Amino acid sequence: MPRAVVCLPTYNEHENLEPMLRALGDKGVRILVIDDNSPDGTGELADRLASELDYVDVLHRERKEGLGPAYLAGFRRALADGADLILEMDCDFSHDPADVPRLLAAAEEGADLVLGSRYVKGGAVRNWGVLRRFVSAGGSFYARVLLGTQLRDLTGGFKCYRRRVLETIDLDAVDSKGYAFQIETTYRALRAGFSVVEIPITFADREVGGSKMSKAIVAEAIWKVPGLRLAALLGRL
Ligand SMILES: Nc1nc2c(ncn2[C@@H]2O[C@H](COP(=O)(O)OP(=O)(O)OP(=O)(O)O)[C@@H](O)[C@H]2O)c(=O)[nH]1
Ligand SMILES: [Mg+2]
Repeated sequence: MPRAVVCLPTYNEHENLEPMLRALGDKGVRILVIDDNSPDGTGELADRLASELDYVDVLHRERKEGLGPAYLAGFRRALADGADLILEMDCDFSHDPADVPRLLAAAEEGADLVLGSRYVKGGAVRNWGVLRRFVSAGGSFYARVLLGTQLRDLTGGFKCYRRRVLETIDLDAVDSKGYAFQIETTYRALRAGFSVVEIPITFADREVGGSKMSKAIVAEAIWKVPGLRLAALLGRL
């Protein structure tokens, strides 16, 4: 089985971290917790759990800079450690640990990048209000039209990359911080000619802890998408 590493970014996920690490324990993956010095002590808890659970590693970062930089640091570490498959996943149970084997299987069957998708047949969102549904579905629609792709869920963060994808796309050039990071990495993979496959997932709103979603994150995605298309048209991407 190829070595798979789940990159798990955390910021104030003290209540979710231990159940999440345990739920992933039988999935045959290593887990890299990427904590940005969470004030609630998530980083210290991660260290304690890593000394108990041999499939867990921890990457501590000095400060919160958004999801994008945290993932990039995680990807670099996972590549350096020799991972064949690198996954992204939220630590708030919005992404179901039970879906991890399906993402891995799709990559093993040949997809270069697998997206857990809420907006394909069989996918769903649970417990989100009308506004959140609108922002999320609208964001994916906006990105799909502007970027000219057929993909339905471009903002989701439950993904599995084959190593060669992350080795090929220019990680140093990726500068998105929030949802735009998901759009940008997928678009760069498409532009580089990699196959991207969506598999249905049910996304559930978090039950504990607070969301880090902000207006700035939405605004970044709105301006970043046309910028990506323009860069592609100018042959810079
Ligand atoms: N290391 C790190 N992790 C982060 C940062 N921002 C969010 N996270 C983590 O990334 C995952 C997704 O963040 P959420 O707070 O759920 O944000 P979201 O999924 O965009 O928003 P909701 O859908 O409202 O929950 C969670 O595991 C967070 O703890 C960050 O700046 N640094
Ligand atoms: Mg979330």
